[in-house]
Amino acid sequence: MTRAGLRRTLLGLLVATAAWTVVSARAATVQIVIDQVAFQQPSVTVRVGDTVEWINRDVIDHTSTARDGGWNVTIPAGKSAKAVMKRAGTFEYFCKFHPNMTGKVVVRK
Ligand SMILES: [Cu+2]
Repeated sequence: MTRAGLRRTLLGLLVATAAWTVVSARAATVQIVIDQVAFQQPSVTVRVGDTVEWINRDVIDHTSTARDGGWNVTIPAGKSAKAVMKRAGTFEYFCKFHPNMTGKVVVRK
């Protein structure tokens, strides 16, 4: 490879790495642990496009059900489930099986 060719290749790698960094910085995943029939983080703040992942450490199933119908996922015992936050706002959610389990996701632009 010529010196100019090598320089082009290195520059290409640099640009690709920078682009990847921007994309990965933009969309994050925020985890909420469920333990002892409770959402352990009562409130989380994310950005539009971020993913919220609920991790169920209990031996019974739960759901994360948005009061406005924005998402509804079942989180089986010992498993996890995700929902992408598509709109800005404050969204309260609960578990359909245990309605006293509640939480809140604040989604910023
Ligand atoms: Cu539940």
